[in-house]
Amino acid sequence: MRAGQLMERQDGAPQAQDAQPDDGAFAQDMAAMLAHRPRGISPKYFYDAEGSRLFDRICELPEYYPTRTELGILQQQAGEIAKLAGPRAEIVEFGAGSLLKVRLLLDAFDRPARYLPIDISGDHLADAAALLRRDYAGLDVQPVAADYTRRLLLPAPLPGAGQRVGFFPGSTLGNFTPDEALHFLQVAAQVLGGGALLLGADLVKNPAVLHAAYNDAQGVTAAFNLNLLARANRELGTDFDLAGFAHYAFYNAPQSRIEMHLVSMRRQSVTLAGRAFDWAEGETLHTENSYKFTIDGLRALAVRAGFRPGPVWTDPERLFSVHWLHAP
Ligand code: AVJ
Repeated sequence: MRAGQLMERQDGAPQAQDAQPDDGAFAQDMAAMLAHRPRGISPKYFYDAEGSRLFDRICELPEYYPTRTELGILQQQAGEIAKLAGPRAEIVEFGAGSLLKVRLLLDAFDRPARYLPIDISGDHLADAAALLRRDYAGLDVQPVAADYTRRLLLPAPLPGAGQRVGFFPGSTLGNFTPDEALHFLQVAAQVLGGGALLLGADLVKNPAVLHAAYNDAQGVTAAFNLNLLARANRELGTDFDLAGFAHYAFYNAPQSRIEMHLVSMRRQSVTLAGRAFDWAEGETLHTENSYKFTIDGLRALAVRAGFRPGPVWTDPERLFSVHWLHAP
């Protein structure tokens, strides 16, 4: 879809860049995962309705500090962030995640002109858009249904709008490999030209704290990880036995990342579209990387992508960081 087409739609329905950005991709990527060794798949497939519910529960866990820490930083710094954004800003959110976070910005900003959430799930977008339209009368809400890791076309700025402020909270950047993170930031720098990116990044810290955050006592993270197999059973007709796989998450310190895996507890076989795929005892499916950053490392990466780093905020324990990055 061309940018011109995007701009013609004003009814507020999520505007798909592809008819169904994610259609068939899960099936294809599952098939590819099963055929390759070692096995791995993108963490973006965690987030069906059940996975999104489980992730919301993760964010409430006592061990999972990132969400509440980032919210605290945003709350604390909302005034300064609003000053940097200036009047009539357009907020472009990469992944329409927690409305709570963007509401913080919308409440603090000076007459924000437009909110452009970009997400692969059109349903999720439409719900979020309806809620925000109800609560912010003067706000133009224009959801864009797209996979922002693939390509990105945005509507032209509104006449009279201020800066374009990208918003990428939650340390979702940590799901990318370093190369992918650089590429994402390059694309963001391009679409935010003249504006800025407000970026949340989880920080390296005592590995025991990291380990606990991904191995919670209630087993919600385990359920979130295993839901990937449950989702495949629901949507693709696979026959994964969830009891045959164990959640395994650990901090890989040399690579500064949490790795999540599903480990096959025995020799077993799984069927997809009439084909059987064998699992050895102990074989793993790598489901997620969650990179942790240093403040200097993140700023250096941003510079390589073409940003000029501005202020950075953190919490007293230096668990999490929020960065203001000027797009050239
Ligand atoms: C949404 C990618 C930031 O990596 O901490 C939480 C996802 N995985 N617990 C993270 C997640 C397991 C989360 N991100």
